[in-house]
Amino acid sequence: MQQMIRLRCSFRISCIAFVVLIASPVAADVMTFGAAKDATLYESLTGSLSGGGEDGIFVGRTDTTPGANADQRRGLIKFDVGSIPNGATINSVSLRLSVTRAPSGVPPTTMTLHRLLGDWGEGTVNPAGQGGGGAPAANGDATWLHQFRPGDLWNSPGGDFVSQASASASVGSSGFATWSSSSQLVADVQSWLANPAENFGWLIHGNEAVVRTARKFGSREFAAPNSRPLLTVDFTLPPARTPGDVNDDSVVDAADVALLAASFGTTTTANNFDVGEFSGDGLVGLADLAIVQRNFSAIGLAPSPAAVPEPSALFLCIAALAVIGGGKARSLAAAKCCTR
Ligand SMILES: [Ca+2]
Ligand SMILES: [Ca+2]
Ligand SMILES: [Ca+2]
Repeated sequence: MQQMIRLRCSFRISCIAFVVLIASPVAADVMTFGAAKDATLYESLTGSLSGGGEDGIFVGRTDTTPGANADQRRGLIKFDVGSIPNGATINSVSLRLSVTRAPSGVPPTTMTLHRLLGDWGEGTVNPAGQGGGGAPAANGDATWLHQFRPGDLWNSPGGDFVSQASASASVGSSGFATWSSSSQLVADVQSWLANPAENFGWLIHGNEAVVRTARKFGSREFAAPNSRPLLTVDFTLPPARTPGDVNDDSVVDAADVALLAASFGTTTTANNFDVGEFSGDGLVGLADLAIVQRNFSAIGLAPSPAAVPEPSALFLCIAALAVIGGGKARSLAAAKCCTR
């Protein structure tokens, strides 16, 4: 008995003394996304034009007479970012579009991204020729007046969006236009991860005060993949949860042993770390305790292998700790299981 008590005390001291911080490496990653949908809002007082199925997104002001109420173009674009792992912290976001057509001899123009406040229909309308004027809209399409024609109207003609720009880019007459990362672009994507139902994408807004600022960008329907929209997201994953860390505080210590003891002998779903199931067999048992023990030793702070207690002694330790933690009944049940 004396020996048992000594052993129990010895390992209990170990449990308390070897409070170990498991410093999992932080993983950074980059993912790229093609557009999930994109379209153009063609200015039209009757909301009769669309072009979501064409190979371009038109943004800016054309060279028609200002005031004709037909010369403004705004782009709509959305990316599904739901494949970014849960819990990721977004570090940077950038959008690249390819300029596939521009008025000749015009200077670069500034275009801005604005987070959209309502959903919209892309549709499949594909105007003939090079586009730029839209074509008769079909039901379900977004238009200058509609989120989804014919019933769903924007609150404001030309789309509902956050007035403050999330990002800004100088757009030339050819090549790529890049909206570099900004704190607001990052915030937009981070918010979409948390609330996917509120991801309506961005509205691309040009300089509508000046004629001939319009550009045509390659849409997701563009033939050459390299000229389609591309969103690049850099993010950091949370540290991987260490097997043995029942309470998910990045420390494998006596608290985890006590929690494991509290559910010792119970069945649960495989790899339910929250109750101490690490071995994947759906049972909280000695295999899991061994994993806890291994993580103590993994960083070289545990006793030498010869001094590692046998499972029965280990259990005495966790049972004692569980009693301290209030898990007496469960621990007694586990004791039976353990000593069978
Ligand atoms: Ca499209
Ligand atoms: Ca822990
Ligand atoms: Ca197990």
